Amino acid sequence: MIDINDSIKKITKDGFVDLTGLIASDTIGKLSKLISRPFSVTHNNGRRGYIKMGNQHFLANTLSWGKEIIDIYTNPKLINLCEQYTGEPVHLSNFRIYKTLPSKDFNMGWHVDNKIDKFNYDTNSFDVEVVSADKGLIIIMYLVDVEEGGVQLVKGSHKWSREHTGIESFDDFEPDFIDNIVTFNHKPKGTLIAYDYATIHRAAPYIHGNVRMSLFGQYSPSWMPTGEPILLHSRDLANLSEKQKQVLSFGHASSTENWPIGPACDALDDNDVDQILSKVPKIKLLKNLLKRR
Ligand SMILES: O=C(O)CCC(=O)C(=O)O
Ligand SMILES: [Fe+2]
Repeated sequence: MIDINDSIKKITKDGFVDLTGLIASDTIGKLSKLISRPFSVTHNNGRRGYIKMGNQHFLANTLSWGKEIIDIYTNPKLINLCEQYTGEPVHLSNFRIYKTLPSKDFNMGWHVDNKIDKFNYDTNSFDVEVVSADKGLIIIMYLVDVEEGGVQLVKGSHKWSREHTGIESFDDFEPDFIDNIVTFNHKPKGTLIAYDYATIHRAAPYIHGNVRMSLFGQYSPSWMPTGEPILLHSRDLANLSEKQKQVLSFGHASSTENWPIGPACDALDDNDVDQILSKVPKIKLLKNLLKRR
């Protein structure tokens, strides 16, 4: 049983709490089935699937694949915890279901997420503004057993990270906090961690082993911007509670784009490349190649 007061005490003290068990294992099993088809193809030219970025694959249209996904993100106990911790009504500002592949080339840096991301249509990238007063929770739930590459948190860092005004990346501070790192490796499917998103954290770098699959949700106080667009399936709209509508920002314009937006060339999977090579005449391919800058 998860006790809200006890969880708030733990987050206040350490910056995080283990909420494993909050989401039932058969719900996680159903979720895995719902997302296996879209995780089998890239999101490309009308074909709905996943978005590739670095060593990660992100489900596109995350909340559209089944009511179970909406119900996980709007779990009443979880929302109650977020609202009691922040002292404000909350909304889901960022969300993703993603795979993190072992890689020598890509690593996530130590960072905080008390910030506003805004997509800049001129530069085609996300502008970031760190907001010291922003206080909320992120959840990460493992959707597979995780041996390596798990989330790492710096215990107690939510108490001092905000003093470094405007700073998102904390890689340079690592020697100062190295003894306070808590790593969630060798943990079973269903492990669920909630943390104050001003706690310094990252995904542990890893170069071999199983692919990690996780569900991520960020809950922000109502005075922070709405965040990413939340695209839902009409199948799931009947019978949503008022609380669910609040968390899903019904009636509010989004304040940024869905993250991430990957390079277009990454949208081609091996079958797509084979199809191009077999269907498009070589002379045309060559002409297109030469037309490129
Ligand atoms: O995947 C993880 O372990 C951390 C993810 C994270 O920090 C983020 O997406 O902001
Ligand atoms: Fe993060």
